[in-house]
Amino acid sequence: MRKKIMNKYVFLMIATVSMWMKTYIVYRTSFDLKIENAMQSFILFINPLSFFLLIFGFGLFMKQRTRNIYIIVVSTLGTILLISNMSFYSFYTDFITIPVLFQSSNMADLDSSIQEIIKPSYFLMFIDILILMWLARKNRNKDYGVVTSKEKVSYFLVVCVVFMFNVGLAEVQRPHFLTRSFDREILVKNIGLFNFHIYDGIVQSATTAQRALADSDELVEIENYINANEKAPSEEIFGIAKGRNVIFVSLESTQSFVLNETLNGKELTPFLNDFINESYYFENFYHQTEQGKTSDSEFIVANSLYPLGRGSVFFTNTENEYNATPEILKNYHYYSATFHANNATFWNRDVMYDLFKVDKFFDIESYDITPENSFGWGLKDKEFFEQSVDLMKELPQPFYSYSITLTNHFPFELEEEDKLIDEYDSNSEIFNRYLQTIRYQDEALKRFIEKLKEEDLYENSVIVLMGDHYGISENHNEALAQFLGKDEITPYDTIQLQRVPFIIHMPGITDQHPELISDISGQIDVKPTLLHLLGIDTSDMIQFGQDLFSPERTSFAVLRNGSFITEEYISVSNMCYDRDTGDQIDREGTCDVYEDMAHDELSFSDQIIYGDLLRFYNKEEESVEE
Ligand code: GP9
Ligand code: MN
Repeated sequence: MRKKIMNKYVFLMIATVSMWMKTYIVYRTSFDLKIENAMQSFILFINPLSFFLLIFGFGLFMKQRTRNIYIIVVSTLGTILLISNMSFYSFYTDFITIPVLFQSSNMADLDSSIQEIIKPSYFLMFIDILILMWLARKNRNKDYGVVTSKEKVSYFLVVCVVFMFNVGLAEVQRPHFLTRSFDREILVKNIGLFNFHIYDGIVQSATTAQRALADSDELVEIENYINANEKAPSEEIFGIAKGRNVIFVSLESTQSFVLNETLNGKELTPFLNDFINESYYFENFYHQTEQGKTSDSEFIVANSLYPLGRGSVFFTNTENEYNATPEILKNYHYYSATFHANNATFWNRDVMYDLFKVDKFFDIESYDITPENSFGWGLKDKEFFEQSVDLMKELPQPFYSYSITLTNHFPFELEEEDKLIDEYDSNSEIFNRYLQTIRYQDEALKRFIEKLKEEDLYENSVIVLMGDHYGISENHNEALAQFLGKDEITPYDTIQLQRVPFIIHMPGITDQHPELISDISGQIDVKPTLLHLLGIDTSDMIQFGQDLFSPERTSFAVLRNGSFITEEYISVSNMCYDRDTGDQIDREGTCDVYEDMAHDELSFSDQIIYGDLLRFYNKEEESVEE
C-alpha cells in the first residue's frame, strides 16, 4: 500500500524537484539578485517550490498517462519561460512582464543578437525533461492506481502550507512587499519567478479593469494630494524666458558620470564640460524610466507623470487623454515639433504624439538618409542635427522642439572616422565603445549649437539637454568600477549612476550667471520647471513634479522601482544608505520616513494612467472655459 502511494507521486516529485533546482540554479547564475542575509537566501531557495507543487498538482485530476504528458508539457513550457527570462535579463537586467511582450521594438533589440539568445548551455536545461520522457515511456503500461479525493485534499493542503510559509517569511523580511513593491527584483526574490509571472498576470487584468471602474472622485483625491504638495515658483525666475523658443534635446543613453572625465588625458565631453559652465546644471538629476526607456523619458517630460512600472505607456495606454506640454503651449501660441530620424510608428510615437498634440513629427521621412551619412541605428547624430536645424528654422516661432539623438545607442557602434578617442580597455566591449560614442555625441552637440547660432535660432531660445536613461547596465559593473576607480559597484553606486545630465541654457542669462545646482531632482520636474520659465502658471495642473527653482521645493526624487533619494538618504530595495558616505544604515527612523511619500507618488500616478483619469480633468477644464 505504502509503495503504491509512493509510486503514484514519484513522477510528479521528480519533475517538481528538478524544476525547483533548475530555477534555483538560474537565480544564482543568471540573475544578479542582491541577498543580504541567511533568511533571504533561504526564501530564495524555497520560493520556486509552491508554484511547481501547485501546477503539477493539477495533474492529479487526470489519468496517470495524461498526467505524465501534462507534467512534461508544463516542464517544457516552464523551461522555455526560464530561458526567455535569462535572455531578457542579460539585456535589460530585468524580468519579462506581459506588456513588454507587446513592445515589438524591445524584441527587435533582442533579434539583433541572436547568438546571445541561443546559448549552447540552454540546451542543457532540457536534460531533465528528456529523463522525464524516458521515465514516462518506460512506465507507460504500469498502473499505480487513482488518486483518491482524500489524497488530493491533503496534497493541496500541503501546497497551501508551503506557499503560506514562503509568503509569511517574506512578509517578515519585507512587510507589505506584495502591495507596496514596485520592484520586480523584490518580488522574484520573495515569491519566486513563476509566482511573479502569475502576480504580473493578475496586475494586468486588474489594471485593464481599472479604466472601466474609474470615476471622477478618484481624481479629486489625487488633486488634493497634488495641491497639498504644490510649491510656488521662484519670483525671480518665473517668466524669465517668456516667449523664447524651447530647443529640447534628449541625449540617448547619456549618464552623468561621463561628464568632466578624461580618457588617456583627453576629455570625454569637452563641449558639454564648457557648456555647463554657461548654464544651469543639475548634478543630482535622476532619470525615472523603466521598461519603456526613451519612450518613458518622453512621457515623463511631456506630462510630469511617472511612467508605468511595467511596460511602456506608449504601448499600454494609447487612448488616454493627456494634458501634455505641447497641448498646453498651444494656448500660448507655441508651435510644437519632434525631431527623430526613425520610423514614426517605432515605439508608437506617431500615435502618442497625436495624443500629446504635437503639431509636427519630423520622422525618418523628413531626413535625407544615405549610406554615407548613416551607421548602426541610422542617421548619425551630426547629420541629424545639421538637417534638423534646417527644418527647425522654417518653423513658426515661438516653437517647442524636442530632438532625440540616436548614435549613442546600444550597441554603441561608430565608423572609424567618427572615433575621436581611443577605445577604453576593460573587460566590457560595450562599455569601451560607449565612451567613444559619448565622445562623438559631444562633438555633434557642439556643431548643433554652432549651427543654431549661424541660423539665428540661438539667442532667443532656451536650450535644454537631458539624458534619457542609463546606457550602461549592471552587467558591466566590473568595467564601470574600473573606470570610476572603485573596488566594486554597490547598490548605492547603482542608484547614483542613474543620474543623467540636465542642463538649461539661456543665452544672455545663464552665460552671465551660470549655476551648479545640487538639489535632488528628476525628469518628473522638467515640465513645471520649463513652463514656469516661460511664465506659464501650472498651479491647476495635474503633475507630480515641482519647479526646480522654487525656493520651497523638497529635494527628493523617486525612481520608478520605488527606490528614492533624499538630501540625506538613498533607499534601494530593502536597504538604506547615507547619501554622503554610501554607508548602509538602519531603515527605521531614516529611509522609512520617506517610504510613504515615494509610494504615494507612484501609485497616484499609476491610478491616473490606468484609470485614464485625465479625461475627467479635461472635462473640468472645458467647463471652466465655457
Ligand atoms: C529609438 C530610440 C531608442 O527610436 O528612441 O529607444 P530606446 O531603445 O533607447 O528606448
Ligand atoms: Mn534611449
